[in-house]
Amino acid sequence: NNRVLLITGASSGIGAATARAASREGYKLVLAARSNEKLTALSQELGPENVLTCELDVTHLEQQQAMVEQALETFGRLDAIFANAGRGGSPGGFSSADHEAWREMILTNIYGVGLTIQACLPALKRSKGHVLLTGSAAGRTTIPGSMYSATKWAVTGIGYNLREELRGTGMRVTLIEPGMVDTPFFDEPPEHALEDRDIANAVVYALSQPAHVDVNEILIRPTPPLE
Ligand code: NJP
Repeated sequence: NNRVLLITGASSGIGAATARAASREGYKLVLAARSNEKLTALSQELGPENVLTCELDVTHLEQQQAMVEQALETFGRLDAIFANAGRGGSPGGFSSADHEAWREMILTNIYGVGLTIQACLPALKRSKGHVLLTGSAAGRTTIPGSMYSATKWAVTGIGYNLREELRGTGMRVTLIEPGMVDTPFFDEPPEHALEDRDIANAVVYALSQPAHVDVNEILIRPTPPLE
């Protein structure tokens, strides 16, 4: 496996677990997030010769374009991306949530995902590549007053509409839709949650399918607790 996978939000949680799982499968990795320190530590753990780290904020297109340029200089190709960077909002429903927290979340979860796709598409078209997105179980259901859920509905929409745009190109789009996962996303560890590696396994499964298999969506929820 000489393929190159780019992951945003790779500094912790689902993104970091996916980097570990893909590294075991022999992928070369481009790892992006704002925390350079965490990315460097992960690169040391995985073997820096097969990892390019990029300190960036996904809400800035030029930073993402620079990342792709660097990736092509380093590895010569890009085969798959996992647009995974995302954040929660603030407590409170539509009448009381902090609107600045909303702005940051909407920019990261929707605009940032769009920018990652836009920056990577030229390289992915050349490789007939694979786009994977972190949506959410919350992007298929309703949660009272949750703008976070609304941003993940938008990611679901991005996945569906991108697939149509790419129809006939040989490229594939996979929506990864986790339920609750125990990651630094939460201040307190949630009860009855999945582990980050459970989601990483789903990403590796989708990536490992032959070219004629387009895994559209994977919805993964924790098993309900015993009564
Ligand atoms: O959380 P966490 P998860 N620019 O906080 C990065 C979704 N999800 O792994 O920039 C660039 O450990 C941040 O890095 P840093 C969730 O919505 C989760 O759980 O260094 N990167 C970190 O690497 C999100 O889309 C659950 O702070 C930015 C990563 O994003 C994805 O899973 C359930 C950034 C966040 O990692 C990964 O979240 C679900 C920016 N502007 C969906 N802002 C769950 N945990 O239960 C953040 O359905 N990052």
